[in-house]
Amino acid sequence: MMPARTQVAIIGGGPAGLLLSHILDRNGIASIVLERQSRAHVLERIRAGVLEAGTVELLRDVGLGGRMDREGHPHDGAAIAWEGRPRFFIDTRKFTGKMMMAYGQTAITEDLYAARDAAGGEIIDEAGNVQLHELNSSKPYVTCEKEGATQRIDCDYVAGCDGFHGVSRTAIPASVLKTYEKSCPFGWLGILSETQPFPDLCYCCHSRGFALASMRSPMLSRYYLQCDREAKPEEWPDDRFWQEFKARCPKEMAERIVTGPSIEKSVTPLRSFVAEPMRYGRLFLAGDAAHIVPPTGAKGLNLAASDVLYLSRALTEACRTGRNHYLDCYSDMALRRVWGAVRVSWWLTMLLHRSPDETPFEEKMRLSQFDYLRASEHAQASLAEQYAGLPFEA
Ligand code: RFL
Ligand code: PHB
Repeated sequence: MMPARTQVAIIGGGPAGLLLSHILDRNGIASIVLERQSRAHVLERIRAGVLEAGTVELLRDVGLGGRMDREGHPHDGAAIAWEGRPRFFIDTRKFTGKMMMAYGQTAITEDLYAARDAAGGEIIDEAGNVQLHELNSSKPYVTCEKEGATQRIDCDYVAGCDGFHGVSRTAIPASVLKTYEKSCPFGWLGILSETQPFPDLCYCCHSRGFALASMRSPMLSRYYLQCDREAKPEEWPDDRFWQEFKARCPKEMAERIVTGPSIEKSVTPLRSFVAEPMRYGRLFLAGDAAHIVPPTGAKGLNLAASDVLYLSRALTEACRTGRNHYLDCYSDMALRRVWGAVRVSWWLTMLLHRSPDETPFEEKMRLSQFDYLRASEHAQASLAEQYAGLPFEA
């Protein structure tokens, strides 16, 4: 088979890889995306739902705002319902002037595939055994197996957008890569149901455990429950899920939850993970390939988008002018934002969840932290600013 050639080989066709390919194309830079799964599989995954104002603006700027603005649900922040306390609102509009948007990752991925198809973008799906080669030379290349044949793609740069379980990060020698990891002793059980959502995004903190009410569209709701890390969706028939959900939210909220059969149910372990640096020679990592945050802060997809913004700018500069200023800054710049998101996600996770081994002292600390948040406009402004997302670096 003839080797193909492109400017940027992108490993992974999730939101990070597809968005990078889309932005590069708009900037006149060629890329090929290699995705291990089928397109149907990628589109079936139910994940993120909340976009920061900066992500919303980025998607609009690159021509992907049409359906999001028609179908997404803009909102001014999120509520925290703490057992035995009045409901509290993280008001992003009041403190930052910024709105958030509920718009599912599945819909974004559909929009991205449609845009890549319309532009004639090349996506090799069901690409097996992807391997990265000669990353420290000026002539890197990648190989994969497709329909029984080995394909080689020569390129100028490789973007590792293949998620937490991908191969790109493992192509960086252990002597170069430093990783940081902290797991939580619990997970989230999530369901989708074709019911009218609770009107506000609401984080519920309860002695039985955490619960979250979110939405995808006027007739599609997303709910989560804190569960054991090893919990299996089969252990949670819908009746048990709804009963437990209602037990963890305030009575007047429980009465307004519209229940119905779930159409998807899955368990996610909660962890923080960061790999540094996000660059090795001509390989650049972006999104979950380099970092994972617990979903409590709704930051994962937003970080994938900010990495892609920084990386697309860097690759565009390098391909157009030969200058490497932004490529050389990429890892440090991306990691500053990543660590900020890791910190606020960890903080919110620790605030809102009850660990199985929590001591009475730790419980009092959480309670006091919440009371301070409710009483202090300074604390509220700080959380609202971080929840809405800090500005991108120039
Ligand atoms: P993805 O989405 O994992 O995509 C990576 C792609 O790479 C492919 N791949 C390979 N391809 C070729 N060769 C290989 N060897 C490969 N190995 C893997 C995979 O098949 C896949 O298609 O990573 P990406 O693009 O970096 O996107 C990251 C986001 O998906 C993730 O951060 C968010 O979903 C996290 N997240 C949330 N983020 C938010 O910003 N707001 C939220 O509200 C939010 N909620 C969530 C979430 C994640 C959750 N789960 C399930 C982890 C809620 C949940 C429950
Ligand atoms: C979601 O809608 O899936 C969602 C919302 C807020 C979060 C996490 C996930 O913090």
